[in-house]
Amino acid sequence: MLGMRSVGWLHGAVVAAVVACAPCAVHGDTYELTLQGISFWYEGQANMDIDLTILPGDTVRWLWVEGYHNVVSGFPDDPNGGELFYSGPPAGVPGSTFEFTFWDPGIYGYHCHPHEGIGMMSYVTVIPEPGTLALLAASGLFWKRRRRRP
Ligand SMILES: [Cu+2]
Repeated sequence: MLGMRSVGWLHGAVVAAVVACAPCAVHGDTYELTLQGISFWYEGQANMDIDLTILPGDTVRWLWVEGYHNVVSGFPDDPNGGELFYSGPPAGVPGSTFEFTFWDPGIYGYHCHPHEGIGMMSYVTVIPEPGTLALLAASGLFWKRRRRRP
């Protein structure tokens, strides 16, 4: 078991880790998908088979290669579809792009209006920074133990 002294030390270490990690808190990587045929494509995977996991601050860019498409946030049945991002009415100009930067962890579905009925949809998973996970776990431990004190 951890005594209060070691928990205090742990908390200090967490604070130090946060300070040390400050410059690495924002990512800026860009992941490019293509719109081709009746699918979103990424690294040989299409639509719901795409496994794209990114970090807060990373950007997803959709590149029109072929076909008549758009990019609409949310899955097709989402009443708030298109509220987070929307590339505009369907278009088919090869080489045009649309991009969105994700800041909050979560699972973000998106789809194409003309082809939503035939499965042109996918999602992006945004995970917290690894340092943030450690921070949350350690803070939880710290506060839980503190609350037990009379
Ligand atoms: Cu489409």
